[in-house]
Amino acid sequence: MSLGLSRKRTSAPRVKNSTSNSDRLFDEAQDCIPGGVNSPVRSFRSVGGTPRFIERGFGAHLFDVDCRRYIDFVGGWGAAIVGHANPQVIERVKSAVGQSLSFGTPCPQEVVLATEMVRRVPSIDKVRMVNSGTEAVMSAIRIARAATRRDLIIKFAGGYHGHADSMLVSAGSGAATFGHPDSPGVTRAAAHQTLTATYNDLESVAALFRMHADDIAAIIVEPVAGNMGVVPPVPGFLDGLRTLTRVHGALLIFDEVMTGFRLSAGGAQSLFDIDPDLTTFGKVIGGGMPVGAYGGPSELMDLVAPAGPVYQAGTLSGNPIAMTAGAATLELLNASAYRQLEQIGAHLEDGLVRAIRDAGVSACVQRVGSMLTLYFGISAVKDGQDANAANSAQFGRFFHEMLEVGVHLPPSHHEAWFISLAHDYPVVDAAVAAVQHALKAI
Ligand code: KE4
Repeated sequence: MSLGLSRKRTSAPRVKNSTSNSDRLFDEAQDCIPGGVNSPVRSFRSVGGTPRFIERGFGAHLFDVDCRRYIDFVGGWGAAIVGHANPQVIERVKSAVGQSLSFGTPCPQEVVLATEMVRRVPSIDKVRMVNSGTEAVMSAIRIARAATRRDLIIKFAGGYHGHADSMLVSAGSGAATFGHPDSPGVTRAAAHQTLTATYNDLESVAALFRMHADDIAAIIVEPVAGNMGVVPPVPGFLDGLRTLTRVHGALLIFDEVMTGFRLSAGGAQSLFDIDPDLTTFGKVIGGGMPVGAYGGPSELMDLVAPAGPVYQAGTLSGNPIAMTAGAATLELLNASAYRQLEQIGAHLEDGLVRAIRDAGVSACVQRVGSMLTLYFGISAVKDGQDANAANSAQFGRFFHEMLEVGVHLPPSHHEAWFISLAHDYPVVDAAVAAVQHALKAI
């Protein structure tokens, strides 16, 4: 049966008269990788232009294949919290790779990282390593459904939890109706098991429980949203979710893939003093290597095979090199490191607010710790609808002005800018000067 797929090579518009190595590589990449990238947001489609192919990072900087240097706020999407090529992390990884790359057996490094994660996060007794945040979220949802014997999951519009079918769902027509697939290939059946509420709006969640109380297995939430840009929880929102789930016998899953061990030594849950039932992790715990994890109390985690009947597995889960990088990264994230991240984050925020004010531009900055977003055309963002109302076209122009003067922002308005321990005051002041220039030019 023909799927009507064209056999001829099709790809995005060719880069004509390519003048840079990034142009050439992007042109070649589009012949053998969908869209020329291995993850969509990197393609610059939301801001236009050619993605820069990066070949080296050091500290707060990236270096592309045309020897251009950038102050980096992509930060490996949060993983590079101690700076690129941190000497202590690299040293530990170098000695680990000499012992081989993967055994497919238990290894001591898994125990080191798991022990440190459990020590830091009071709500988890046990943690299972996987290879991405998506896997962590898929597995946490499976546990929640097994533990409650219920099927429905609540997520929030604008929340992103990886690309598992059940998470690629947008709100149904009415607030309390079932979800619609957000991507071809996601079945209606999968989407129907995911309900969508409004972030920072407890009533939208209560309404779903009134409609579906006995069928809701869990709520999954980013305790600080980072995938609609940075949106902090309003006072009482997270507490309210904790109460609603307890009252209705559902579980509360904190997706801390982005916030875990970034916002404090125990992540966002420690910052806001809330104990979720399950937590997902990623990014920081791999220090740039592919690692995800999920954790919770023994009564839930002992449901996971081989301790219990909930199946989950992975060839490279607990990979010794990735575990080494993650453990070495966490070792550097001590109390003074978090104080430093907060101080530098505040300094950058102050600089951005001043630059916006001096330029007379309609924009706002939202920050929690070492992650922030500058939104154009709006004065505050509290949920996905607000985030969608921001002026992304203006952000696209701003993005390229910044890129041209050597600052690489995340290539989307709805992402967080990440600060690392390598972002010192001179680096931040240089970035603010670039913002002042860019705001004049857009
Ligand atoms: P991964 O499967 O990409 O490791 O993690 C998925 C995920 C889950 N939960 C949260 C809160 C996340 O932020 C993510 C992934 N974050 C995006 C950046 N916003 C990854 C970048 C990308 O998709 O290329």
